[in-house]
Amino acid sequence: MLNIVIFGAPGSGKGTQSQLIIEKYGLHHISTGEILREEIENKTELGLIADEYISQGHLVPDQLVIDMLSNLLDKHQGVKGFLFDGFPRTLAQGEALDVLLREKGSSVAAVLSLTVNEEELTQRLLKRGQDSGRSDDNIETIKERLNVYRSQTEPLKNYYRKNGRLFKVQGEGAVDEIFEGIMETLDHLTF
Ligand code: B4P
Repeated sequence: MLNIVIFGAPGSGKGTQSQLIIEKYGLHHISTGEILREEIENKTELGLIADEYISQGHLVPDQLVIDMLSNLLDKHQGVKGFLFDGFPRTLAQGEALDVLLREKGSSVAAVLSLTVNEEELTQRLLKRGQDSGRSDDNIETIKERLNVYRSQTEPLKNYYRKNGRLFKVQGEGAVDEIFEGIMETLDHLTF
């Protein structure tokens, strides 16, 4: 199995690049943000809880997201590999992902870390907010999401850097150019 994590701040282009990656590499896309938004839309028990956190720019509690992910991995056995988009977002989630994949005799092969400056991130999310209707794409919530990213998610880079799994990718510029950088990284890796 080829398992890739796409990592970056809110608005760094994770969802955008994920579409191109799954098409080229035939991976199964798991976007925890997308799944949580569906749960909210369907007003499920998980959705009602998630909504309280997401609309404030906070992370949904680890155990809820980890259980959700564990169920998804069981449901999609036999795929060529997974592209994890928006997961892990905390050290606890990163450690849990390693355990869950190890149980399946697999591991995370590479973490693609998209780098984009904060001014650009804010502008992208505000622009999306104009027509997305997302409760978290407004200036106050964006600021909080960036704070949460810096304090809870960014430290994960060290976790992956230590065992050589972190690969930095330029996240500024045109979507196609960014994807070229991703392909260059993935095609030079030996799995
Ligand atoms: P996500 O859905 O993961 O949202 P995101 O971080 O904003 O990234 P997204 O993928 O949507 O945006 P992208 O960068 O592609 O999470 C939403 C929320 O759910 C989180 O804040 C959290 O509360 C909760 N959540 C999710 N996973 C969780 C977890 N594991 N644990 C706990 N809580 C969790 O794109 C942004 C915009 O930029 C788009 O409009 C796009 O068109 C544009 N864009 C992309 N690339 C561009 C480029 N190169 N140039 C210009 N614009 C570009």
